[in-house]
Amino acid sequence: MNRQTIIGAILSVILVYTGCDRVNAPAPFGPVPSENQMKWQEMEYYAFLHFSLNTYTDQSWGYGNEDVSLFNPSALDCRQWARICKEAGMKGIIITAKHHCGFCLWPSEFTEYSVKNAPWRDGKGDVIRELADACTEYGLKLGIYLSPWDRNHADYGKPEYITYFRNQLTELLTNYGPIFEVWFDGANGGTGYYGGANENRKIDRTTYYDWSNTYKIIRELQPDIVIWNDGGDRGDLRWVGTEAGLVGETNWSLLNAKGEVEWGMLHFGLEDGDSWVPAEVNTSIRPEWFYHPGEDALVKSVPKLLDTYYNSIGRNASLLLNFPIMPNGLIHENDEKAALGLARTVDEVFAVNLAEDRKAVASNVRGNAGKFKASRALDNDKNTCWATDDSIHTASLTIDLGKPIVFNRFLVQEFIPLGQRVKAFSVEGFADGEWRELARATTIGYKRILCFPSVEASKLRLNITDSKSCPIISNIGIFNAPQILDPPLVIILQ
Ligand code: FUL
Repeated sequence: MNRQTIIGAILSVILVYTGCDRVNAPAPFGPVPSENQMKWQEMEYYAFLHFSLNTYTDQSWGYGNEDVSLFNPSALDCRQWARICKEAGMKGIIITAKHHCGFCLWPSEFTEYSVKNAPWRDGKGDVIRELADACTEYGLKLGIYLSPWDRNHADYGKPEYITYFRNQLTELLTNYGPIFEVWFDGANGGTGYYGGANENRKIDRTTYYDWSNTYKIIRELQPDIVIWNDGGDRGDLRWVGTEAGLVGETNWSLLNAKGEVEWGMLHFGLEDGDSWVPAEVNTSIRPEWFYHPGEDALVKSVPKLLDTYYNSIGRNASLLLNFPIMPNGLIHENDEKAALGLARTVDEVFAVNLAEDRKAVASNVRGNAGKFKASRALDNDKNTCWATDDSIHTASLTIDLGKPIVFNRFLVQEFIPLGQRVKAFSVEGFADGEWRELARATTIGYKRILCFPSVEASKLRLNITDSKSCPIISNIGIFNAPQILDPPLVIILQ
């Protein structure tokens, strides 16, 4: 043997022993997210803004005949909106460029029913332009809500309207820089002004909009966009079947590309769905979407919002939280206080990850490879994972906290670029020589957060009790939410 052969032999013994780079990552299992869906998922939290002529008429849905001259906000300041969203920890803003009443917040060249005929800024204003600029300044992404239903337009219900709708989309997706999400509401057809016809117009939501061709235009103009659609063809994201601020405890990021969608599929996803269609929880910080002065005292409390946070972001969904804009063009101070209160609270809860860089062992490590060992889930790097051998569908990972520590929150993330796998898991704490179950849940997905009463334990064990394929866990966190956010109860495990 020459020297190189001997060194090579030694290295391969080391590699086999540590299992290093020779062990491949698991193959993807089932549908996986697109790059755009992945980027969107990582945003987690962003704002909805509802602002239109309804803001001036105290309505939820405009009929389409409201006078454009009503639109005259005295203090409109998109920088205030962006500042609040940024301070609230949000990553983007989706605005109602056009709600069902048809009024456009930008000076569309295809209709007279827009800001260009309003007294605001002498008809020279463009809310979308000002918001796009404010988003750039504050490092936020911009999204567009464009209502497919238009109660103002004379052609609504006829083929000509589809051309109009696409022209508007083209304006919005061409003139305002990158758009991260486009939102197509499911409310479609009914009574309206329709250019003076004042009638009831019904459309077939499955065929009228010819979504597949509209999607082609969208993706060509904005290749990085995600499409939310509750009106017909499946988009990239799904509604969760409620506006109350929660998704199912079981939440698969899967649906079938074709076929009827029942409520349960929206709320829980579809375990065996053939497409990746993750959940977005949309809810308002007040009871309604548009501003109504009567709701100033009904802004959701911080505990209520925190609940929403756990029931959306903590359940493998994103959170789209709405601020109604006031007639003067600003977000109300009560809404600001509540949103910033939530941000402060979330920061406090997740300030210190008690699991970070702790010692961890797993019941199985893929190929005994260092690159898939248990501690890869605790290294604060979303691209490294604990993974098991292909044949393993139940496994556990034990974290040694070094000494008894009080905690009450558990966070876990799957490496979803290779699919969503885990069907059931539990969390146990160890104290005084005994393991006790702290919580039990079903799916994990991109992110799962479990809340339980405070416990004092020296070890924590994650048990994957059922998985579609070998589990791949990219991140684990253990946190101790301040007592004020939890009943002041410490269970000493003994
Ligand atoms: C609903 C709409 O009809 C509401 O007005 C609001 O825009 C909400 C986000 O979606 O379906």
